[in-house]
Amino acid sequence: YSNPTCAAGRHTITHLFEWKWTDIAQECERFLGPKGFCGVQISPPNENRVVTSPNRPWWERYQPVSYHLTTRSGNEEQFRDMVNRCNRVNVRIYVDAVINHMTGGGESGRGTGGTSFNPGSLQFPGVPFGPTDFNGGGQCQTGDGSIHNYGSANEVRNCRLVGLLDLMLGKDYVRQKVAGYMNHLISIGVGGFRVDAAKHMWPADLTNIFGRLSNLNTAYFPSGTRPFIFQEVIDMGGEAIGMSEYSGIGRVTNFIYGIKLAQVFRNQNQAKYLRNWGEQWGMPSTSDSVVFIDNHDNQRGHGGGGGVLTYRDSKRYKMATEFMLAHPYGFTRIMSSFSWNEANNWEGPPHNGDMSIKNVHVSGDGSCGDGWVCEHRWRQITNMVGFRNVVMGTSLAHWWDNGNYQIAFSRGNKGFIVINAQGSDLSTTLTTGLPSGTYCDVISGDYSNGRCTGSSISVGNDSRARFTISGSSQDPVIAIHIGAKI
Ligand code: QV4
Ligand code: CA
Repeated sequence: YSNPTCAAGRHTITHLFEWKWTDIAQECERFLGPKGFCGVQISPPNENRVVTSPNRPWWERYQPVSYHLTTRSGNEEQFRDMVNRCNRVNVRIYVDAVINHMTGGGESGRGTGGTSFNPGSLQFPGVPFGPTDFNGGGQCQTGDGSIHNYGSANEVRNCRLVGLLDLMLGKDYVRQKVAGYMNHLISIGVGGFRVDAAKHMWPADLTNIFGRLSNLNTAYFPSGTRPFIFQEVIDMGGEAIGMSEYSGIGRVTNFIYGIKLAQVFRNQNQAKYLRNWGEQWGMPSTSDSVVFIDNHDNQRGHGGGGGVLTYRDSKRYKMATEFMLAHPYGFTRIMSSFSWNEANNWEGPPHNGDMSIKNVHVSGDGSCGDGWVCEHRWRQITNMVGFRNVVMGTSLAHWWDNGNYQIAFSRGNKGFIVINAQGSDLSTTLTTGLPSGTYCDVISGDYSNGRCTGSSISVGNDSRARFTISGSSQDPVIAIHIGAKI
């Protein structure tokens, strides 16, 4: 399940957090397809609890009520249209699968699709799940049924994550319902799943459930293709459960990655040490890893939060993202956020007066408005997604550093990046590994049809080139590749 199932030549996904299906379909056609993105991680598509206190927080989507495909992002018809239109332009849809639990708390109510539920009596008629489908006192020994001690593997997996009713995934009926939900999505044409709260499920239960999944829809994928699965396991070390228990099943989310890179680009750890970035920093194998600078939780202090770079610190964020996309390690994901008031980390997406999610408005210059940040559209980031596609398969070579915060490296003979994280000027001649010629710096500008709107770099017959990056630049990076030769 570790193969991302991207269309040929595409290697990065973006998480369009809380976007509506109609907007994602358009974004695939007008932007993600043409710019070479592999796919989109979408917010959970299944019916969730309507939380009104606070008013419609983003996290209500992690409180399932049923597996009907009706949420604030859209209904099943819109979901199907999105999957079809995105696949038609070679962009895959990856579903955030919330399968560890259903909503908790005492009060009964109705979900985003109108389905009733009653957590007090453990009744979810929309699936249906009933009292015998959840872990209880027999499986979880904490007094209130919730997780308190992350040092106990049994507690983390059999008790309730923040009070959310914990599904008994060892039971055949529950496995069948969960696999049924995932197979419904596969039949529609999704490419795979981000598995929410994987750490809270037994590896053997996940193996069993994934074993029940169908091959991907042959309308879009070669026959016999298994779904791509990446499991959310927050492992910073020091807990009972680690990534290695899951990396044999599918990929795992690598949370160390963004924390360590934030330290480098905040000038707390010299960039020269990135020379051996990857497994040697205590991270899982590259082929088991999904990497990112921030995610929807840790950008706002949830799930392993704190210390990561986000769009708010845009200069450093771009630099870290550029490094990530240039470096061979891991399968890359770009966070695409909505802005929120930092004091209210529960705030949901931009919405209209009736609390429906706002359309994503794109201006003439390609930037988003109305509270949608669209990091994936930032020129430096988009162009490095293209860089990664061009250099894929080559290894890191021609490493250079100044012994401090200025670094450079090539990807084989296909691409070269120079990063000045030092705050003082860089001016030096480096061996790029690239064939001679004039290249477009895809950080300072865009390349199209032989023309470059940014600065250009000439590489001599000896493969050397002169690089100058001011210490006070807002974009202290130069990146060139053979797909952008002038
Ligand atoms: C409250 C009390 C509890 C009480 C409970 C029930 O705090 O003590 O037991 O009521 O009465 C929200 C609220 C939380 C509330 C809970 C249940 O924030 O206060 O509990 O709902 O009503 C997201 C948010 C959570 C949110 C949850 C459900 O981050 O705050 O909880 O959605 O709406 C660990 C895990 C990791 C997890 C991470 C956040 O190992 O797996 O925490 N990350 C994933 C998702 C994340 C999501 C969940 C898991 C849950 O990425 O977004 O949590 O599906 O590190
Ligand atoms: Ca569990």
